[in-house]
Amino acid sequence: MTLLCTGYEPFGDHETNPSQETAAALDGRTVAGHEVVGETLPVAFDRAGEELAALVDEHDPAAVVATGLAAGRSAVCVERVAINVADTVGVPDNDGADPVDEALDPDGADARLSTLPVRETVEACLDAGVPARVSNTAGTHLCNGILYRALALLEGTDTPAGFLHLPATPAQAAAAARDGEAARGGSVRASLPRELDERAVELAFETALGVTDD
Ligand code: PCA
Repeated sequence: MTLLCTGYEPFGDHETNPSQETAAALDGRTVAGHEVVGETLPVAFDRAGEELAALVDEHDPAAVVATGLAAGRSAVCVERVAINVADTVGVPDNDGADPVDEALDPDGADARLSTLPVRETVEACLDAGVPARVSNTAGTHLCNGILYRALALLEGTDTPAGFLHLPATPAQAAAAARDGEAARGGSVRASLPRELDERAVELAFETALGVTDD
């Protein structure tokens, strides 16, 4: 079987997206005895869910770990919940959609809980030296949206699905500081080397499937 890892293309004022690079790096790698399919989703409310559904249909994965960038966060965030809200909070998606207080699915559940073992995934990351924490909000942008849609899509199946928010990379933090973010004593944004993002996704899959490689 396969494992599906998705990342997102760059969006807003981010020229790169570590989630896209992480999914690409993992593509073809064997994790927990399965081959990872790493794919990039569009940062577009209308298209991302459709593309995810097509990928699940094509690859029939044993587990799904979606990832995205959360540029202000200081650790890998294993998201616990997705809410039925689409609100770009001033950062339109890449198709120009800019929903405010909309429902992702007017007929859908108010919230859906990740079917990854959230706490155990965080513990596995911490044991491996990857800074991580449980997060109780994935926001209301595309990342929350894809977690909500993945969980709806896989409801009633035994395929676990969840979402990891990834911090900025050191290169992104340096570029933001160079662009003036840290001027006048402000702080440089937190960052994490991308290799640790990859490790976190591997650990999420291994934990979900009850397989560890050590
Ligand atoms: N991060 C955004 C959308 C795409 C991405 O990588 C989010 O946190 O919703």
